[in-house]
Amino acid sequence: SITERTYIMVKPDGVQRGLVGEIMARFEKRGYKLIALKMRTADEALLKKHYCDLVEKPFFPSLLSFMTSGPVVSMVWEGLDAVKQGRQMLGETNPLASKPGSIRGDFCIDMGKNICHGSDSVESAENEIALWFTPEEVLKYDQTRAAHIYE
Ligand code: DAT
Ligand code: MG
Repeated sequence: SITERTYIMVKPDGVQRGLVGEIMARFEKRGYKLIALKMRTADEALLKKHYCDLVEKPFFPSLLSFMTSGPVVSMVWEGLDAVKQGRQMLGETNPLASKPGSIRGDFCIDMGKNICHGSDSVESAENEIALWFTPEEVLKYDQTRAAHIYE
């Protein structure tokens, strides 16, 4: 549905490397609608919830220290198949497997510095949106260009 939503985040390395605009521009140009945007330095409690399925992994402590090392940019993008398309636009978890043309395939090399996050299912997208934003921060408005993006 064209109201599907996904949670996309520029990680601290992406912010430091000046890739926020580049990443946002790709979603904008593709036709997705930006409905929430915020910058902050996340704390451990928030990240443990965000990465709750990974807390037992051996790499979790380094993931946690990396993700709390500086500000991240959180966004919600809405549009047709936003979750799956968003993952394709990001590329694979491992940049080595990410095709050129994807964000990770174009801008990074190492799995531990893969510059962006995208929800992996509609269910996790809804959970992540609720975790990173209050309901009031997620906006409702008409995308006037929608008639030129959707049949
Ligand atoms: P993704 O970010 O593609 O959804 P994920 O949810 O499985 O991947 O993992 C979250 C992040 O944790 C990932 O972006 C980078 C890091 N990570 C995942 N697997 C890893 C591994 N085997 N070694 C080191 N870091 C890893
Ligand atoms: Mg994930």
